[in-house]
Amino acid sequence: MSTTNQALADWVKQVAELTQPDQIYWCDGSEAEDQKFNQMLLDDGSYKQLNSETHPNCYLHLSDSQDVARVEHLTFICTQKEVDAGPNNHWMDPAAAHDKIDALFAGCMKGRTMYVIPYCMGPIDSPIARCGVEITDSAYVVQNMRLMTRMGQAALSRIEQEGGFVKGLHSTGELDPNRRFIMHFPEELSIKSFGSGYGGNALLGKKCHALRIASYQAKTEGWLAEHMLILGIKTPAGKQHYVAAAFPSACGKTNLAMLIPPEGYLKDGWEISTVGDDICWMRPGEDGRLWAINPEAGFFGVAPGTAKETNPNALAMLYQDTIFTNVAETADGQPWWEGLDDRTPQTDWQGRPYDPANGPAAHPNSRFTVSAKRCPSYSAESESATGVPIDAIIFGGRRASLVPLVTEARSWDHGVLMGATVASETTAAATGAVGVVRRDPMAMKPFCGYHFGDYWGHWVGMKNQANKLPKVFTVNWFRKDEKGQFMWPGFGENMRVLEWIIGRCDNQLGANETAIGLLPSSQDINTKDLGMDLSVLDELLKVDKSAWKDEVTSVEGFLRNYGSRVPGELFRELKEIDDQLS
Ligand code: SAT
Ligand code: MN
Repeated sequence: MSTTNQALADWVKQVAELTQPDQIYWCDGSEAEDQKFNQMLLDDGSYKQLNSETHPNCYLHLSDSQDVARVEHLTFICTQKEVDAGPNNHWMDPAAAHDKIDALFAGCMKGRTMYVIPYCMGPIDSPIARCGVEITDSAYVVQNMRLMTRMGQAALSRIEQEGGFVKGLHSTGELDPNRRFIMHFPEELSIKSFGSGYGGNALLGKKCHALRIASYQAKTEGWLAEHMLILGIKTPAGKQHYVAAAFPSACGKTNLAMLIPPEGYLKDGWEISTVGDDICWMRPGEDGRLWAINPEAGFFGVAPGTAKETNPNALAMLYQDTIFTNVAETADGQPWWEGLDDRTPQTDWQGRPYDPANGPAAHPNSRFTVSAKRCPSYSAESESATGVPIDAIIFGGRRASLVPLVTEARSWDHGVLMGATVASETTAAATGAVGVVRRDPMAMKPFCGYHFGDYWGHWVGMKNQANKLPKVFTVNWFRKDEKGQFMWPGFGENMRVLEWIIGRCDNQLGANETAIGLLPSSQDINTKDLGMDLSVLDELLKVDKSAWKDEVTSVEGFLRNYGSRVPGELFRELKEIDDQLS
């Protein structure tokens, strides 16, 4: 295979001169190719075949024990001007960055095959979709990209028609954490990643392209590339809604994306469908609404905690055609992780005989990679070229106190402020102080490819590009009482909050104006069969004015950290809250 796109042909040649592979292989995305690669990975020991009766076509990959997660301290945004990367990113001068990483790439593919993966983020025929090409020396990366993107011949044809594409160069190198860099060149629409085989560092279509590079592209082109799930909600009357929601890690994003409503809702005819669980690209349509696609074609999810009780839809998709990375294995060759069930595994994520003294059997960041089409709640609309119209944007955080169960923004600008300042409290699960508030704007702290001040300015400016923008909400499923018990049941019961949100979008449900935004009263929330004391719900919907005064002070300090690029609208909205609290 070769290409009629001269820029692509030249780049592949240039990379081959630098990295000196034995062979160059162009991925076509065919079924036959898939089988060939699986066999190759089995033969070289990168894959272990799992029990083919219980888990047909499922494979276990155990990574290097030092290469199990994203590495934010080794991730750089390389813009010409340092200030453009913002205080939210590590910056390196582009020329210096190229020199540094090219020295690592020099000759690194000797004796290996260089794979060229043309891919499309989003449905091949969607105008919202964007293409890229990843060059890698890892067949494991090829197989993950096959599940996570639309890759191969179809993507190459689109690149040949369109011309432009994002360039991603990757090598696993020697997996030496001291020779590892993930570098982004937004102004060149290119990525260079060396020394890691882990998803977020190596599957360049995902966080590197679809968030860091795309967020920059989106700013220049007038759209939004966000770290959001997309969920479809159909009412019993048959009205279809879509919401996009941003949550920092460990807030149940994949669970919400695949939510199963309480029994009563199902009986009444509510339907939930999953469009995406991680990334959302939104563009103003001619009707003034935001139209969204999930640029991904698969799920790269955390395995531990996935179970029949927490996320039956996710579990159901993992019995076939799945790559498992760093999970444990049972004696009969089935994948296993903490929280799955009460069996005891035979070997752990490092392939050792399981011994609880060594810690968890599955690595806490162990993953499954699976085609989205295997998810029982996957929406057919996910393949739509136009995308789906978004009715509501939801920002979530993990706050044990202060932040109500749900709040609606008064306006778009107020919604941007909510997103920009959404926070989580550190939990005992991580080392360091407990209960410290960490802000993670739009859940994009590790993923925004440019200065946060400019990013918020771009968000505020969307109101000039689309006149039917979604309503914006904040949610907090994680309030605790004095005894440290969660006050809200979460999981499927979150449907009750979604119902209120949808009702607000349709102007059918009530809200009270408060200093911090619009809140339901407990009567506005459907509590049928909830079995919860209404006084607890009242508590979850209260605004503690003096505590919010402190929050305003904290938010102001946070915004000031980003200097003069922060749009004035955010300070104006904050002052409005402050005035109303007084
Ligand atoms: O780090 S990954 O991008 O591989 C997974 C995630 O954080 O969503
Ligand atoms: Mn994510």
